[in-house]
Amino acid sequence: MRFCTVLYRGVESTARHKAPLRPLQSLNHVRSASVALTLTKPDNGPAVDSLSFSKAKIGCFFQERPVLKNPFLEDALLRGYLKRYMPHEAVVSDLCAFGEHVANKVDGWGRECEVSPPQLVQYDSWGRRVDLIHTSATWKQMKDLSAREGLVSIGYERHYGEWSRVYQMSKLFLFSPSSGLYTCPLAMTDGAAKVIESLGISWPVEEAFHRLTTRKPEYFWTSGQWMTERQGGSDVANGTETVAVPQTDGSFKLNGYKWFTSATDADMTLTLARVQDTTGATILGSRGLSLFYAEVSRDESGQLKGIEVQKLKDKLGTRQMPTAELLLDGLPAHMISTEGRGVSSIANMLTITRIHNSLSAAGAMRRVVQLARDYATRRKAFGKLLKDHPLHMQTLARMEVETRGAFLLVMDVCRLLGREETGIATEFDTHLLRLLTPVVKLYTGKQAVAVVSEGLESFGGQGYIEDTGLPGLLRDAQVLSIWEGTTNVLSLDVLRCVARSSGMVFHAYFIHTKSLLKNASGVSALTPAVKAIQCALSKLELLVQDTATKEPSFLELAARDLAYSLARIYAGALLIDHASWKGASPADVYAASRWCEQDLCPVATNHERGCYNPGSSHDNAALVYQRTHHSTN
Ligand code: UCC
Repeated sequence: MRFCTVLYRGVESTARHKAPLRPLQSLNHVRSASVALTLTKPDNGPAVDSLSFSKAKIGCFFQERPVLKNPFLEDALLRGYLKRYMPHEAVVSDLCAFGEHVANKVDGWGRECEVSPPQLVQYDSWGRRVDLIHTSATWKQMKDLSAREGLVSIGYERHYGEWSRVYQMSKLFLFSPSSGLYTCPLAMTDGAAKVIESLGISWPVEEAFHRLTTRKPEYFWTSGQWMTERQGGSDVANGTETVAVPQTDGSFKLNGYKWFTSATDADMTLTLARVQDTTGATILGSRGLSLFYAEVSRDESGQLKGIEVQKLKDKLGTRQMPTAELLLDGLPAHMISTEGRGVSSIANMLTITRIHNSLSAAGAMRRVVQLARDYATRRKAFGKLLKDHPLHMQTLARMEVETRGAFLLVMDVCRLLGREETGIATEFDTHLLRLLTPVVKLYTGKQAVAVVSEGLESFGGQGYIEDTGLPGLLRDAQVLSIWEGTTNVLSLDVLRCVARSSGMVFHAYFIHTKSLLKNASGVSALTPAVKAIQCALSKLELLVQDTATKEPSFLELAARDLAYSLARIYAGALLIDHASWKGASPADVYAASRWCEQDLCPVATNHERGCYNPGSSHDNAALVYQRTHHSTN
């Protein structure tokens, strides 16, 4: 097989012929703000000109592309949030410089990651197993950039105390939609560092921790999170078949099949397995699972030690990432949890990756809004620019409201995480963090798909054209509601944490949400929004009290609407709180008001409608499985 080398905008990339190589021009999906408008006719010109086709047979009108400007400078809410909570000059100038770099360079790399997806070579020319995953040059550049910019390390350096996570996540928020999905390995890297830190930074993971959290590109490692097996990614406790065979030196060898390993070019991984006893028996269920650390390395002949890459997954989106099916066949590993405490030990990783997921969701929404609003200043239809069509502006404003709600939800979870990690979290904070993590992940994942889809529509047919780079945003958004726990699995996780805390998570939620409204009394324009939140909170409190007398089936049917209600009410309260701050703008007040006009407590609404009544499960199944009546006559 032959390799070819292609030059993309001064970046050398090696890829197989099979890869869909595209010329530089196709990577110009959105134009960086610094690129001159030479390709575009500055004035759309009178209709008669474009009809005359005098200069070329294709006519002379070319629509201007949307321009990606510095995403930090363009984001009033992010800047307002930081001004309020961490007005550090160094942070602001770092984010500003990084935003410029993202717009002018990194976004193009991200696009190249998409058009030059990874390729797997399983065998060399002489038939030997090699399992090489070729990634694009820009995917590798993303790794170096991530280390240099401290995209993981900022969270562990903690130079800004409890606000370090907000700083780190603000940077990732700018990076995410341009990162070519490099945020996925970073999420798992961050999650692995968190797990190691919580279990103790000592042998055999001490070096790994330092590598995961370094700023030196040559020393930086990324981590995988290999949880999903053939029997499914949700029911980890029952679906995990991988076994850990004890070795005489205290280490283990892992044998099993991992069905979905994201970013398989990682340097190490954390994974679950069941320890085999001397008879080869294992303990079933959650109690039998332990957490293992394994390095991904090669032997002298170049073969992966204990791993065969079976295939790369063919996915709807996230194609930039080498996601694989892996056969673990004697993978050397070390147990790093107490035996049988695998799920609770990896839970810290789930918390971190779910927060990253939520951040990516908010970042995708923000990006599509930024592009759509820029495009609205360039695209004329029906005699005027899109921005001058009130209905179009109403649509963009609704997208903006959703984006703001998502952003504040995510940042508040980051705030709580920062408090927990610096030892200043109250018991309330800890409960809130546990409750809000699944809530925010499930809610923003769904919002992202809706907002990005709406965003594509705002470009008309161009939003559906692959080489504009826009469809990829939607494909990549779709995964956000699936991995790291689907909407329903996370809704059930909410019930789980309510039960395990004996309702304390709700107590913390109600008290904190009410406290977020306290500054709004001085802003009369916010009165209807505050009333709406108070009303929704009362309904929710009543319903929660009522559930004590209900069957478990009631709770399960209500779980999803409950999680949505928790998200909408909390986001509304955050928007109100932000709009009551002395530095708030009229747009902040408007956003809070619009958010609070929706049904903030759908669980109460649907309860009143009888949606969780005992007969509902039967009715739902009868509807879904209704068959056409076939006459026998
Ligand atoms: O791997 C995947 C793709 C990787 C891509 C990553 C990139 C993402 C970001 C990208 C940004 C661009 S997808 C893998 C998806 N799979 C999941 O997320 C798993 C979904 N299932 C669950 O979350 C389940 O609820 C399980 C597996 C956690 C349930 O297992 P169990 O064993 O039935 O759980 P238990 O018995 O309820 O809990 C066992 C222990 C308890 O602690 P102890 O024993 O001390 O009482 C729980 O409190 O684990 C604790 N625990 C938790 N703690 C369980 N869940 C949590 C939690 N969420 N937070 C804290």
